[in-house]
Amino acid sequence: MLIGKTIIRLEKTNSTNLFLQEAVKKDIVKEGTAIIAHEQTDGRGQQDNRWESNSGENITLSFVLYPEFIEVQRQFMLSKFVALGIYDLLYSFSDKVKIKWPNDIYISNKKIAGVLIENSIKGSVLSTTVIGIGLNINQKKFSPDLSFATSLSIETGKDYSIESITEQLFDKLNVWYYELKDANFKKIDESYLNVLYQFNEFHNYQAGNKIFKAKIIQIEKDGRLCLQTDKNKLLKFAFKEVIFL
Ligand code: BT5
Repeated sequence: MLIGKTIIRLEKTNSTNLFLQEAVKKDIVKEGTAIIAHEQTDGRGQQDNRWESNSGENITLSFVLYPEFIEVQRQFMLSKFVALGIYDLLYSFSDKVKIKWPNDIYISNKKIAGVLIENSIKGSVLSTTVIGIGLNINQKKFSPDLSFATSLSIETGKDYSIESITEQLFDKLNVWYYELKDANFKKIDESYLNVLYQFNEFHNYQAGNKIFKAKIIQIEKDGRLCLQTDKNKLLKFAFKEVIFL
């Protein structure tokens, strides 16, 4: 077991990703070390997005890896292994769970978890990655602008021990990280596509001011989403270039 072998628990911090980034810059932090916060005052999403989480009700954690065996072009493999770990955990509670490209987790069309991955590169390989996970567990109400958010408690009508779910999460993450270390790319790729939200189904998407009907047919090695339109055109999008309508 690597991920979560060493755990640092904080009552309150700005963001577990920021905290861990700082620690990694200053000291030697053992690979797999996880920071778990009871409360974040400045929870982050991609770019300027925020992550909201009531104090003590959910999982907000980050861990560090030094995956020098991963080439820069393959960095999307990190998103895949993390998403699959969270997926496996949640599947034991609900069969309505899906991975939404690139690395959100949905249950019944609502977002239950988000992942923030921040990589440093050394030459052609990754040197450090700080991976943050926000997973909604016991929170029952979200602010009105998060009407698309859900939690394990909302979905199942029960409350959970955050500690025990966190342990189970580490177990699943370790399983998939070892698949990645063993270079089982095919297994990871297939498992990811197999549980991908809207895979192989026609839905509406928006790119720029164009709205079109298309289906997801593949994910490129570099993580781009491949869509085939109903007019049989092949389109590829990087993150934030396309909106799921
Ligand atoms: C993410 O970004 O989904 C990554 C979230 C990662 C959060 C963790 S918590 C531990 C670690 N420390 C941090 O500071 N961050 C990580 P993105 O794909 O950009 O989505 C962010 C968007 O999700 C926001 O703009 C909201 O619309 C929505 N959102 C915010 N809080 C949410 C929540 N609790 N549940 C569902 N959606 C939420």
